[in-house]
Amino acid sequence: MTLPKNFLWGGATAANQSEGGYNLDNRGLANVDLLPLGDDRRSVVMGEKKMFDLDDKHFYPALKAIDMYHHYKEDIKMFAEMGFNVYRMSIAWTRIFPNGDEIEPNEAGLKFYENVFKECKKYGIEPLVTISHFDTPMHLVKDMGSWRNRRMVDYYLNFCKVLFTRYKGLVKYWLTFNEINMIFHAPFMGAGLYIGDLDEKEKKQTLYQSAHNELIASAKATKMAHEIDSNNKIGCMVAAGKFYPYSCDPKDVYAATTSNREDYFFSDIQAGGQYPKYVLDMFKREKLDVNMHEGDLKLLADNTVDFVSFSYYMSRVATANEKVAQMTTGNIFDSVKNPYLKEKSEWGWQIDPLGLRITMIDLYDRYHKPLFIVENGLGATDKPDKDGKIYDDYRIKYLASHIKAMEDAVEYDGVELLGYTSWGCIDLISAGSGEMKKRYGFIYVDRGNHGDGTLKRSKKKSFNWYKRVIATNGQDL
Ligand code: BGP
Repeated sequence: MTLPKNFLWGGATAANQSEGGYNLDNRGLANVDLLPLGDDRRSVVMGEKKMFDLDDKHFYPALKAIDMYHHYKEDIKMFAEMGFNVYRMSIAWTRIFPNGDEIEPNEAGLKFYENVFKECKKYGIEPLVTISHFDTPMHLVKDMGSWRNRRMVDYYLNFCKVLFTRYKGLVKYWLTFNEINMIFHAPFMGAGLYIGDLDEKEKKQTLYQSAHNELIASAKATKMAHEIDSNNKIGCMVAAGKFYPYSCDPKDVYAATTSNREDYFFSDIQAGGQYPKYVLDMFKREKLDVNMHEGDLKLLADNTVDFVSFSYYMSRVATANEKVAQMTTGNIFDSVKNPYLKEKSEWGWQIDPLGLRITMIDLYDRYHKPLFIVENGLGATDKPDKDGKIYDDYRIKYLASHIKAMEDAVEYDGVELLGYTSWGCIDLISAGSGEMKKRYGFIYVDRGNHGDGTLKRSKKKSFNWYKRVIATNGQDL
């Protein structure tokens, strides 16, 4: 048997992409509610266009999503039928603290997640909870500019304290921030930062200051989680995908080396406990005024995470010679096209299962901490046949090849791995495009791009395939 008996198999969702019910039971508005469908989305996601209030001109997919707020029992039942023993989900911050700065939490929100966790436990499913999956209360965005302000650390910790205390005994796996490195690539979606009115130097300073504040919040949350319950296991979460050099020209190799290094900035601190010297040097050299408190570096060094979680959709390529390179799309950030990879998703993301194995080796050798693959999957337009069935063999092929690569990393490369949760185990709205037609699930949801549809859930072909994979602990792919 390649994988350990207690291997965690499951799927992943995020509150803003699945729950809907944006204004129910006192919930407040978050940055992720304000990402519109259509042409404006990318510039809002990037923090270049300011959209701080809902308007009638745009459609906002997160407001309704797939209404998991009312369907969670049915959905968790289907996850259990597939054999999940873990379910990764996130808590909408604004259900617990609608504005982010209240003293008392919102009981209706706390109760909702308590019910969700109890439903999971009923089936022996372990919740894996992302504390902030891109969401920041809009009130804090407007009031203090979100994560550029150090006061955010206190509000976040207040939120964490309520979660760790209330859900003690129900939840033990926590991720502090989803894809924390998205701060740099998608500032508004990732961290509620509007940077459209800043010059280049101010932008860089704001991004690093926000990163520092989130890193401090993450380390303090890790400390607090361990103090409240020594059974808690805390993970960092990064958007991963190794950068390959475009060629063996040392200049390309250097470009790939620095790209990987930059990509590991967050996990080097969260898992390695070390603020990279090249970053501290750069602050000085470029006279960036990144405010750190006395004791910050020690706090970061003393409170590293228990495991390293990451998303993997594709590898990436770096070159020093931009003229030779064709570009391709990827998860938020575009990349140089890899001429050796023949297949890609409908959205242009190049498919590279071996890249997952390579990324795993890299992360494991760097931190020597157990890994957890918490996102992986294929976004595709699923077309129901005349009987309404979806034969998603393309998805099965993608997942099978990645699971095989993951197993090889465990069996032959000595990588320690806690579990695997495929992204969007039930169809949900896409973070990048806001579209519903970009689907990842084993479960089809009758929901259109504009919030239309019956919301009926049905099994795709991949549903029974994944059930078999789990039942055989990954042997029958
Ligand atoms: C990651 C996010 C997810 C998810 C996924 C797929 O960056 O953590 O929230 O959506 O990417 O991306 P997309 O939805 O754009 O296809």
